[in-house]
Amino acid sequence: MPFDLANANANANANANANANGTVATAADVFKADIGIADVRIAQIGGTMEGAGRRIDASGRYVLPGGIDSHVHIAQASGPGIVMADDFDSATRAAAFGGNTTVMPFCLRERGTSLAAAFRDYRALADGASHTDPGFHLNFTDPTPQVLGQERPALIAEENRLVKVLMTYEAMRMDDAGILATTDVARRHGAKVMVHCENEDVIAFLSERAAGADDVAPRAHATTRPVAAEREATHRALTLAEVVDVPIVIVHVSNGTAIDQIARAPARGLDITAETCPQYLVLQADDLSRDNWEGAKYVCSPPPRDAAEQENCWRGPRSNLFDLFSSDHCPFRYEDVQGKRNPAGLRSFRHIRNGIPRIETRLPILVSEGVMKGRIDLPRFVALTATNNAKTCGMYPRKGTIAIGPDADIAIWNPEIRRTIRHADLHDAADYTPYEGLEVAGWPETVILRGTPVIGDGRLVAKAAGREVPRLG
Ligand code: DUC
Ligand code: ZN
Ligand code: ZN
Repeated sequence: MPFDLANANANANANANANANGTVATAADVFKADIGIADVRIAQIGGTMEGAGRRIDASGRYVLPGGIDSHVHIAQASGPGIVMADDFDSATRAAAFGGNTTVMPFCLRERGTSLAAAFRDYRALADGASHTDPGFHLNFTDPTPQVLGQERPALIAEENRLVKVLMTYEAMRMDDAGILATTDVARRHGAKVMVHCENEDVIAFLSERAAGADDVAPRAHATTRPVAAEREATHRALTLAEVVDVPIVIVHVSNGTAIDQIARAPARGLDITAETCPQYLVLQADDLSRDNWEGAKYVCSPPPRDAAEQENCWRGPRSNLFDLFSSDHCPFRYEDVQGKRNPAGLRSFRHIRNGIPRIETRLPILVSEGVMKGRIDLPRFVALTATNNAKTCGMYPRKGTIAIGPDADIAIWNPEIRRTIRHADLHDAADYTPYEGLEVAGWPETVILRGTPVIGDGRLVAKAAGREVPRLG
């Protein structure tokens, strides 16, 4: 029996499809069933697909909820002269090719400027340009009483956003007082707080020391951002969240001692969600030592660690310690005066653009390294890459699952595809991938956004039709 998408509704429009014979997975189950889509929603699971229109054969395929990448940076205004490689068109196109149907970037603005105005402008960039549905987070950098008393609470309340705070990056970091004040505002408005945990004073101290010793090559980015700086900041963020009594999301966890802090937190009553990303499972700090300044291609924060920490990081996805697996896509071109090889960045690691492209490769890497290698099963994959992301970000059950009623956001994966990752085959606007040469098993062939195929047989088949996802709670 072929797997099709089926029109299960006589009134359905031309998008209506039918499919059969795929292996469907949700965060709870794996089962064989046909799925019927009426208009933009899943209307039927199993049974006869009466009046089915278009059919998609999914024999031998995995039929999964479209991926939700709940942590990406796209066209983010990160500082003077800093230009990200991707706009919404290229980033979301690459995301769709990688099996995603929703991406969630951050709206970040310089301290002292209006976040509400920036948010309107930023949203406009996505409008009409997105191949997946976008949803937005707010990044708070200036916790002054004036700011926290007026505009930002209104934004949290009206937009129902997650609020991100950074403990690192000199121009954006918050000290403990700022984190307490911000998280308290978040708590009062029922918002969760997302925290980037690294101790900026440790990093500044070690960076000065490295620069003084003329240790300026890309590898110094990793040695000046040690595990200890992340562990301490993770502990502190958890402590502050405990004091304020606010739900906390710890992003991009890179090592075992930070995981130990996270593992202890629920016993203290914390509502904690933790995330890791592909770079901590397949890259290493040694990659930053590559010749000819190529190590710059791997500069991201926290930095990739070593083989032992890679193994430690699998503890999170394998157990229920982590809920989220996101990309932290933050693309800069390598051969570009505004990118990784900007003039100052060629003189010192301190000026290398921080971040790597990874939006299209997130899901294939976890399918291959996780599911195909038997480290996690398909439901756990779905939970980490779609269902939990939707729940954490207030989009569930409209997004992130296969059930009757939710948006028909579906990715059909061929587990038989073997690919060697090459940037030439990817769709972002960077000029490299940090995963060049990595062999993976499994790749999405068809991606359906709200009932309409966006990727079909590995090709883009629709215009950019992404629509901002409203938050439900
Ligand atoms: N780390 C971040 O915290 N932000 C963007 C890029 C990165 O690698
Ligand atoms: Zn971060
Ligand atoms: Zn990030």
